[in-house]
Amino acid sequence: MPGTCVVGLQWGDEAKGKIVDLLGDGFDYVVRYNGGANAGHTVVVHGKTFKLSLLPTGVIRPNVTSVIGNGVVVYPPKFIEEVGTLKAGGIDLGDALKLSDHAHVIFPYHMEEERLAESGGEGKIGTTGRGIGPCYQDKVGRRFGIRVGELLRPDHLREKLRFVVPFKNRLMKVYANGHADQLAPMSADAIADQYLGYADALRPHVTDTARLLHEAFAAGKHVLFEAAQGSLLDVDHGTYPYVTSSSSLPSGIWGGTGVPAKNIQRTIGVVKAYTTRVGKGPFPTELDDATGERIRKIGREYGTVTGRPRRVGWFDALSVRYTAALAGADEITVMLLDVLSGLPELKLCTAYDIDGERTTHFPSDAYQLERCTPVYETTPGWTDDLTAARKLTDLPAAARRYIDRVGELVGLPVSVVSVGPDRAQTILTK
Ligand code: 2SA
Ligand code: MG
Repeated sequence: MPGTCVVGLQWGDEAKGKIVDLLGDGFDYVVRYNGGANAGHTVVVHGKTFKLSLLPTGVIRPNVTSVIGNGVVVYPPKFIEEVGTLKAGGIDLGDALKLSDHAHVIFPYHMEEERLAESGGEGKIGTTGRGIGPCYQDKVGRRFGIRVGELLRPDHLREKLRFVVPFKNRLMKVYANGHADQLAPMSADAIADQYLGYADALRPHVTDTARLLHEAFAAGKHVLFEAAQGSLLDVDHGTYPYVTSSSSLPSGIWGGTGVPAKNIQRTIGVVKAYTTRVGKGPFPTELDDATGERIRKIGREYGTVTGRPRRVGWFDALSVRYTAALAGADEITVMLLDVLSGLPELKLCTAYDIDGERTTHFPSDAYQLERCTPVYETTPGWTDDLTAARKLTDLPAAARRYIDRVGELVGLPVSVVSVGPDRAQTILTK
């Protein structure tokens, strides 16, 4: 299996990191292709906990080369901080971390732009505030985007910032619209000085990662692609405009790394046994009640990056069938099943009612989705604690039925069931 992708099929935080961890040492490369420091993953190595948001989760594996592809947007202080934290924890990445020279760079004005845009009520998306959207805007807009490779050319960088920053200062004024919370104008030279300092730390890692990966595949190496965010946050196929600004589906791999789709032989779709979402946007199966609160508490459903309480709801088979098809998932892994223990009954969403009609197709258009009412199938719950289960037969019959039904509704085999955060708390179904 030279090329494998691990992708979340909901709105993110499906515990993809645990699946990457379970895949073990079978990979030579782990690659991120989208997003930036808006992803949040917690990894535990030898009892030490590391919280990463920009580096791939697989970075902690020995003998693995980690790659940040061109599709990622990079905030250099975060890159330097995470490399430093790992080093302090005994993991020296050195030459094993590669950063694409084509990846775009996040600057302070991106964050400020986002802060101002998100502070008004209208048009608010509920973003993570990491400058992701404005950086991708500049990338696609072409005039103001600055890539990692440009950080390494001091005169060019300074000149470019002298062109970009005055424009951004004018833009901030428009966004702030006379409000007092507007910052003092930014200085191009100050930003250039600051970023040239970062450039020295980045330089040893910067390379043509597309070529690196082409050579890896040619040499028969095993490459793992880690999607960030979830498929329903994909800029094209997600619940637009309540999405992130990148292609989080595996379709982002080709553009975000330069590795053609034919190299991906296995796609593992990760889902929670229920659904969560952070930020704004329609969420038909959302639970605004004590059951939702209970799942949030037991599942510790709070944003890893921002600490925001995640919105919680029942498993939505329509949306997962939709994203599984788009992702080309070969199998699904069902995470956090243990969190559902103790609920008298569970619901699975099998259809929506919209404008008096029933549909089993997911309308990803946010305006249609807002009008959808979920149609549920109710299944009995279980009271047993599942965290010690290690095989399917250790599960109570109701939990087994639930998993079977999830697989059936999605139309894919369930290869893994997770019953706790530890590596051992895992059921391999085959
Ligand atoms: P952005 O910042 O522009 O990407 O935000 C746009 C939308 O994408 C959502 N988003 C996320 N959803 C779930 N998890 C994410 N990562 C963090 C985590 C989030 C956190 O692991 O918990 O800590 O809050 C993530 N990143 C982006 C975001 O909520 C917006 O709806
Ligand atoms: Mg997360």
